[in-house]
Amino acid sequence: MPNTLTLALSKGRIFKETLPLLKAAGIEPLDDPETSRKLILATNQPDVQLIIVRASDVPAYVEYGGADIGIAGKDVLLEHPNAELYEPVDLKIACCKLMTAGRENESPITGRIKVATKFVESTRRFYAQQGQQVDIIKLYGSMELAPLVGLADRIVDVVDTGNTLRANGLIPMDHIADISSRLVVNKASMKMKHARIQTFIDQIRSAVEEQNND
Ligand code: PRT
Ligand code: MG
Repeated sequence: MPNTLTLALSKGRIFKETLPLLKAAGIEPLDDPETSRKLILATNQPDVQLIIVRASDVPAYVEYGGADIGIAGKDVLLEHPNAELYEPVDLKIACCKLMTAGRENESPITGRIKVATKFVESTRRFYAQQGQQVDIIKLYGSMELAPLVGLADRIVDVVDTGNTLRANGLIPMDHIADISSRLVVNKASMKMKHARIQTFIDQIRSAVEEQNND
């Protein structure tokens, strides 16, 4: 839509940690996605709306123009290395690490390592850099289970406190990447709505700086 800004983000941790940044940019949603079933949230600014999508769907919404702007974890963006997107701001929120993990007491691995993950692209790239041949098994969640039932030798997942790994008898092994959420922008929107989007980017950028200064 020509005169509105549509911002795509996921509910949960990204929404919660984005709220203060939006507030600093003068944007406050009129509904709470945790309690509302609405997928389009109006805000106090008549020309700004939020759409609530799966975290892994944010790049598609923004690349293909379903949203002008999006907020997505770097882990998700790394899975779309060829996406036509601008990535102007590191929001420094929802921070974690992309890591390999395996069983604390594992028996020696024979043959090719089997790696279960939803991060197929990052996993392929990491093991290729290591010069290690692996079989990658794509999963959509609960990766921690895979080594426990013999589906895989390793997992690649994002780790924050490490509690989930520990609770399942797994230990973090290789550090693949530091992850934080990024602001992404549709390329056509950046041209067509340049002034509006540039103002938004500037406001968010100063909000991030302020948040990381204290
Ligand atoms: O639910 P859906 O499949 O749509 O996506 P999602 O589960 O990836 O969404 P969400 O909202 O859980 O995560 C959104 C983004 O937050 C991710 O893309 C990451 O960039 C970032 N983030 C930061 C995390 C975590 N920290 C995190 N700890 N995403 C997921 N986790 C999970 C992790 O997968 C594991 O199950 O939390 C567990 C580990 O946490 P610890 O503290 O036990 O180590
Ligand atoms: Mg989730």
